[in-house]
Amino acid sequence: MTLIVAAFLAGVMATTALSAPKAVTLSSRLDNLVVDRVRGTSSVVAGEFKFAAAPANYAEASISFIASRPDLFNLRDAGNELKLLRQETDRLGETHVRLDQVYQGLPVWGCQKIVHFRDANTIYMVAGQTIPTPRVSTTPKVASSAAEATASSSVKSAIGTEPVKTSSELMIYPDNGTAKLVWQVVVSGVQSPTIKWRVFVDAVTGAVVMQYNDVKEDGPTVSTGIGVGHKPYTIQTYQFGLDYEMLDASRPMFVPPVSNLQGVITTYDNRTGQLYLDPNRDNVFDDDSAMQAAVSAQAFAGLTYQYFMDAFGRNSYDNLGSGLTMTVHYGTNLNNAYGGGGFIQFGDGDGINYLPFSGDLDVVAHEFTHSVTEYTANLIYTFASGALNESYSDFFGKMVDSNNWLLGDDIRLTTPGFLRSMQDPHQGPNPARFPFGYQPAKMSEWQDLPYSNDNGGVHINSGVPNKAGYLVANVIGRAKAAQIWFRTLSMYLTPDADMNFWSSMTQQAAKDLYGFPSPEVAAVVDALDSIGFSLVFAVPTQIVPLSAQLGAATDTTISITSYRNESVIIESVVSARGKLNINGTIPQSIPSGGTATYTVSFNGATGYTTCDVGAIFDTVVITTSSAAQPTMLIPVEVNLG
Ligand SMILES: [Ca+2]
Ligand SMILES: [Ca+2]
Ligand SMILES: [Ca+2]
Ligand SMILES: [Zn+2]
Repeated sequence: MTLIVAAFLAGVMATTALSAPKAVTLSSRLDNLVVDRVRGTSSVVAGEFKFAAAPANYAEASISFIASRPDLFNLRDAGNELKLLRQETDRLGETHVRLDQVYQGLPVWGCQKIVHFRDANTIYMVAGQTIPTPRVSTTPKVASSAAEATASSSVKSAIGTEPVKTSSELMIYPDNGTAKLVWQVVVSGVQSPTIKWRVFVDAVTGAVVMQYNDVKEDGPTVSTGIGVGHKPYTIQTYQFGLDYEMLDASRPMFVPPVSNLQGVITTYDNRTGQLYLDPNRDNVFDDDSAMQAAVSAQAFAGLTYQYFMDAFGRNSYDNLGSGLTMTVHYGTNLNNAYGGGGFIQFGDGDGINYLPFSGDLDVVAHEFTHSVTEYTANLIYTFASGALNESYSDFFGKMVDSNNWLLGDDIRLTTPGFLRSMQDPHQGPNPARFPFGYQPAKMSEWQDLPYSNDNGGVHINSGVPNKAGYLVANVIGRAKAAQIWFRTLSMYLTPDADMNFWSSMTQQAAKDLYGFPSPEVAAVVDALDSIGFSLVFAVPTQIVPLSAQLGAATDTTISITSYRNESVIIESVVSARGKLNINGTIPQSIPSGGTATYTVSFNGATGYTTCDVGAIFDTVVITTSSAAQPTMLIPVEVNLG
């Protein structure tokens, strides 16, 4: 409720004993006075209050002006009851000094005065809702722990779930004009921007004075910002009331309401544990240099999500639309990033060798891919399977950040300017690590390392499959290579996959997608051959079915197509169990790209007995003249009637 000056003078001044105003201004003209009758003091004092000279310190000038007029502002000791929060000068050259009301060092909840300077010499308004100097003891009778318990159960009964974090602060609460000593307890969920209740517990009686959820839902919006390396980005954010927060609810995975945090990409500040928000609320995330790590993370995670969606129709790392939670400023000057389980923590880098790790798209995509792997092959993070795990992260890192084959090239400051090279794994920060270079690039360079060394060399031996990925993409392009790699990872590999299994499954995925023979499979076989899986034929992992009745064989054929630019002599084709008849030319020379065909039939007379009725697996063993691939096994399924 507000009244004009006449009522104010009659209603408030008449009941308040005041000392005579000190004149800190040279001249004054009062144009408007609005009184907050509930609080018993002015909320607006407007006019013209001129100083003899421009104040050296606007905050001090503001406070001394207010102190000089207790008749207007009802503060007995303004110098100790007002504290500078912020001073800003706008484009008109006007300066605005925002002061928090305090009492004996305690905040007075929600009470501020803003002193507005038209020019350096002139205050044109003092506005803001404060209360007269409180007349309360600042010694609580209720312990903070008791207040927190009260607040927690109060919020729990309001929202139905158990909140997890509380913090409390002693303050003055203006309860309908009556100053009360309270504990303000903030009750929140774990890193949840949508549960942030403020509960005011009377510090004398222990009663809840007031509580509310301090979250305002507005909607997804688009912000701009400056990322690592001072590069500008557009980022997807969310507007909560006046706040712009690093919460991307724009992706197909998002499921409203936003309060459920389902299918959102968020970036938190490890130093505060809070969601990153724009401190000055202008929707431009350029407020300080520490913010750059968050801007890059938010921008790059969005691009990575979109890559997996566009390339594979995969809805987030788990294909269930689960959100991604990122934290920047992790650790202290940490030269690392950690990913998995839908979380990514980015170190800031030491500023000497590395920029903040979120500053490179391939690093962000690498960490995101660790979560993809977790929800697909779930490759165990040790030894060969761990090296494959690392390699898939590198591979998709360079699918998303596709301008070269270097990992970490946008954050590594010192020589060689990157972390790893898929094109040439021998290159790297320490090229003398092994006689051949930084990372192995083929199976003959594979390092059998103990777990104590990089989980068994997961960041070391990853160079071998990395090289294969590069070689394949170099022939058939990144897009097709990515389809093969993703199919292998998501459909075929199992947690303890080793390199041989990976080699077979990669060929299988290529055959599934592009047929055989095909340039795509040839590229895969070539690449596998060049890293040390010496192959003449693409390994036929399909089972050749052979239907048979006891004593009445039904023939089937096996076709063997030679890959590789040389002719190969097939020296023998035999049944591993000796129970299949094989007819065809032996030995037989087949040229590159040529095919040899053998007829396989069931031999009841010398083979299976009635005890074997059912599906039986046998193997046809093919022996060749090639030293690269001397034998090849083709599984045969014998269906006995
Ligand atoms: Ca801003
Ligand atoms: Ca790049
Ligand atoms: Ca990069
Ligand atoms: Zn990794």
